[in-house]
Amino acid sequence: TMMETELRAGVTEASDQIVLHYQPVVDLTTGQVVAVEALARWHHPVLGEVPPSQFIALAERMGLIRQLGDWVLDQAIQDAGALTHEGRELDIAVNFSVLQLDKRTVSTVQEALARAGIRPGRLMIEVTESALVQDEDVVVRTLEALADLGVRVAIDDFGTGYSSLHSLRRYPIDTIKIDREFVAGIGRLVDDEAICTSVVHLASSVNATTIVEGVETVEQYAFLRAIGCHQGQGYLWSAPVPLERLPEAIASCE
Ligand code: G
Ligand code: G
Ligand code: NA
Repeated sequence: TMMETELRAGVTEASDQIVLHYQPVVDLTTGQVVAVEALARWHHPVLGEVPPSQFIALAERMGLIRQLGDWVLDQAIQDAGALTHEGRELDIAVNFSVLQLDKRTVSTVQEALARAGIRPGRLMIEVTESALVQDEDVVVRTLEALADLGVRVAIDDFGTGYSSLHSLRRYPIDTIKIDREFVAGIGRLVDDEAICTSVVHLASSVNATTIVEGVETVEQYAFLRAIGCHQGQGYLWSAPVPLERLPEAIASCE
């Protein structure tokens, strides 16, 4: 298809069509920005803005995800690694496809960190819960090796898959990201509030940090802070923005 041809060109040529946007992550207690999440964007001159749900899945099917993922990792580490806010370094969250987790991954990550002079503890790798369902030994071993390096591993979209509890036992999870579908109902749906509360308790009982996604209102923020959720991201603070606008976006969060 045209989209396949164009994606291959976008990934393999230095076309500038694929770029990273960054969304600030805020500590709910201090109100300070502590990290940024890198999110890939594809602007095509004819196809327009192709959503990442579409082009990441296509890159996976086409065998291009490794190349795309390596670029994302390197770029995010260079961009965000150089960022400081009021003298503080910010952590860097990068989404990984499960297809990027194999025996080459550890050296790829180590080299990317070394090139930019970034400590492993500043990097967080996010893997979606649904991808972890396959439960492959190579994925477990790779995440364990990354965790041994000091890289943090987050389980993304927590609660939307079918293996949440199993994944917590099986993988070296440092952080749980609560999916925005559960946040949307805060203040309206007691079930959503109960789910958020339960996930925060569950996370704390396995010593995991919780990050909540999709925070849009002050009411949601207040509720999540009160139940002990650690960090948040969402339109309340900032949408994902291009690197040039990130310092301004970070300043406006606090
Ligand atoms: O913010 P946005 O709606 O564009 O992101 C949609 C999804 O696309 C996110 O859930 C995220 O997991 C995924 N995504 C965004 N960028 C990347 C990336 O660089 N690599 C991978 N594997 N997934 C990404
Ligand atoms: O990786 P992940 O699945 O978390 O992707 C985050 C997605 O959520 C991105 O597409 C991003 O643009 C989007 N997003 C970020 N903040 C908000 C928000 O507050 N509300 C909504 N509806 N979407 C958000
Ligand atoms: Na993510």
